[in-house]
Amino acid sequence: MTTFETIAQKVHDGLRISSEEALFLFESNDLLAIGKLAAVANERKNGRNVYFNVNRHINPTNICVNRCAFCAFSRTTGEDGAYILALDEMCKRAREAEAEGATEIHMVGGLHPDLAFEFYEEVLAGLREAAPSLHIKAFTAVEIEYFSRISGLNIETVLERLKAAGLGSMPGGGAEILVEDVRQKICPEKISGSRWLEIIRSAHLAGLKTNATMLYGHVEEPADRVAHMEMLRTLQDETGGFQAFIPLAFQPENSDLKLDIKATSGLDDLKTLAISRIFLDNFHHIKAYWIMLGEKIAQVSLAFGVNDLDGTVVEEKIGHDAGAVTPQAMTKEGIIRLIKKADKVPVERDTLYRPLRTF
Ligand code: V47
Ligand code: SF4
Repeated sequence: MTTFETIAQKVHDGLRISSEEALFLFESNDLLAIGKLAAVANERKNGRNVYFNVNRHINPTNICVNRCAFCAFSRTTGEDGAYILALDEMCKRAREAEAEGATEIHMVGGLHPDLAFEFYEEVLAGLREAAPSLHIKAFTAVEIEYFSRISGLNIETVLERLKAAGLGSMPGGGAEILVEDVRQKICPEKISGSRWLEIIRSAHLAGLKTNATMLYGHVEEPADRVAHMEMLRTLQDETGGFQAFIPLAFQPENSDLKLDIKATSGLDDLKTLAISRIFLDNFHHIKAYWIMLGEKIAQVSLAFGVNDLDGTVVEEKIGHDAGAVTPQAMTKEGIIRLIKKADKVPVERDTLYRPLRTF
């Protein structure tokens, strides 16, 4: 029989917990006990270190053929607010970021109906030339699959060409909830969960590290969250290519998910982060994305198993179009202060988690 004590014993012994046990934790409201277990699991991997990086977001276009129900960022061509950034503008932002001490460009965008695959190669090459020291982490598995469709090239060739043009790694977006019937409700046009996993597997095999996200707090049940994490854990056993797991709290404003969905509670946010730390024993990093969580919950999460804070960001659009009330950027000093006040050690890292400086 599953009890909290049997789960706690496993965590203390460094053993893997089962999906049933993760579900048991989701059904418990003993947040402090779950948080304490997550802290044990985290300290074993990361000690008191909390990683952050200095990055800049670029979203080349918000025009997207998918129009997922939860997404307030996307537009249709010609609609109010639809845009495509010119390459010059993107390069200007990259140069500014480099001059301000950034080490990473985080770039994701909509699936544009008319841009050719070569456009994205040019963007990568342009950014690399404009700001050669920046690592380019770009394109979700959903974008990679779209590039393959519009170019007629297979996934492996798309990945090789993007790497050759300057792609350094991939973010974890587009995963949402990998369970199919949830996807049918929130993003029916998007590639299936199994296709998302296949593309990520190909990226890992091509030597690209990726992250994995989970969009929670909409129509999914706790069992869907556990099933999502189980699929990620299985793939990670096979490839080892995931760096961080990032739960994304659903921001309900301005989207077409026309249900009476309220923003997630702080309790759910902390529980989800903590359970992910306990369950995903083969992921080194659990990242709190303060843009969606708010700075205070992100700070408190450092006592609940989280060891990574994203990031300085600058000009975040996806969460803010959906009503996020956080600022659109945080200074490096602000992040360092936030981590120190949580009695942890701030470590600035590069995209591949190499420590650059400890504060
Ligand atoms: O896939 C869209 C999510 C993702 C909403 O890998 C929303 O380091 C909440 O993946 N409320 C894109 N979330 C962002 C992303 C990401 C962010 C930060 C770091 C990393 C990383 C990746 O944003 C999408 C979708 O899951 N999203 N709309 C919304 N209303
Ligand atoms: Fe397009 Fe991505 Fe928004 Fe879905 S989440 S509509 S794929 S930009």
